[in-house]
Amino acid sequence: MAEFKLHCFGESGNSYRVALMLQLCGCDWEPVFVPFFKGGTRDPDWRVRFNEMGEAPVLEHGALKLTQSGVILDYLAERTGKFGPHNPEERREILRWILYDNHKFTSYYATLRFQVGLTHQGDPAVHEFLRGRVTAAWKIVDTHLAGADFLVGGRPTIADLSLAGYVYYTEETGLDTRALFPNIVAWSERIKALDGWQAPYNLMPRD
Ligand SMILES: N[C@@H](CCC(=O)N[C@@H](CS)C(=O)NCC(=O)O)C(=O)O
Repeated sequence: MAEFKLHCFGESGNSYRVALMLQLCGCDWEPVFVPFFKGGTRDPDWRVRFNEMGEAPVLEHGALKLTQSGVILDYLAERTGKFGPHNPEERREILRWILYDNHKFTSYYATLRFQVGLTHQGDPAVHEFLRGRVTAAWKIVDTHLAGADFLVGGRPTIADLSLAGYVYYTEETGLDTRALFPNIVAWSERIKALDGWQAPYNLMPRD
């Protein structure tokens, strides 16, 4: 049995950032498929056993169960000594970007992709609203990356892995992110060049 078990599914960028961290760190890990599109995370029993918040990913490490990808990345950085902060200022900077990611950079994009690219549902006016929110949030990251190879400290950290959660998926969203955000594209290529990088659907099983 692998040392780490990651409850996840292929379409989940929130899970991918943790899978990528495990992979880049050379951890002994295995994915445990969560049947999200069949209501897996809404199952009351699953919530009691794995995550009261009803979300993937969940990382199992021995008796420990961790949820929230930012917390999991922080735990793995501490355990492995990789992709973490070198000092208190960097720790705060990493936390700042992870919070921005969870609140804006990922959350609007993931919602837009879910409705337009995966489930083909929702109100076109809502999609347009989400495109506006994605564009504003991604522009801020693109501007930051115009002057930096990585988000914090000039080297890849868990802040980069967090924001990289959704940048390799290609499902339709009605936004040409490759054309709009060239610095994000260049940064995503730098992450892709890291030893051990793998695409989301190669790391995690999908429906
Ligand atoms: N902030 C959370 C977000 C996790 C999340 O939203 N996961 C999605 C799958 S990609 C989920 O399980 N959503 C269930 C729901 O919203 O009901 C994290 O970073 O772990």
